Amino acid sequence: TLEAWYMDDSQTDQRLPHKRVPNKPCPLEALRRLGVLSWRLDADRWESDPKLAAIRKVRGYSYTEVITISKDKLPGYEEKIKMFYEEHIHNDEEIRYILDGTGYFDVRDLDDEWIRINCGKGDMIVLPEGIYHRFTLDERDYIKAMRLFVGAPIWTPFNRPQEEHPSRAKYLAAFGGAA
Ligand code: KMT
Ligand code: NI
Repeated sequence: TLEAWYMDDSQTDQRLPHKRVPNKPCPLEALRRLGVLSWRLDADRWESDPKLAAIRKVRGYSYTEVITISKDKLPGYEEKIKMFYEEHIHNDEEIRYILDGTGYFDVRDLDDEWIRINCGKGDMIVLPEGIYHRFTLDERDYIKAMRLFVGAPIWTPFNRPQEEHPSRAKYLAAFGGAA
């Protein structure tokens, strides 16, 4: 299953774990309260996995594609790596299923602290519409992921600040925790 922790505030290499000393773990339950969903699936059977099929059906994930992020495999690698790590939101969920390799999804909590989520083969993760987040490879420099979407995919990132963006308002209404 996923491991998550609150990040330190050092500005060194984004590919390092950036755990605090001592480590401050973030339980899955806390991620769930922020609207982040996750499953553990069998990535060796993704083409015929009834669990994946059920998630796709229930949540309407009609579209899939596979992206490989590595220096050799991804055209425009350097530029995309930079773009993925800019803090941003989307108009829709960000749904990723890791088929191979590893990487970090970072999400902001309600106190604006970064939580780093360590994803590896078999992890499926959904970031809710409007949550501030970013992505980086780790030191292994390789991930292969299925990107899913409801309908025709739009991957457009809206970089922070987006306080007036309807998706941000929607996120805060759903998960902002105001009494
Ligand atoms: C994104 O939108 O951040 C990406 O597709 C890269 C992460 S996929 C492992
Ligand atoms: Ni994103």
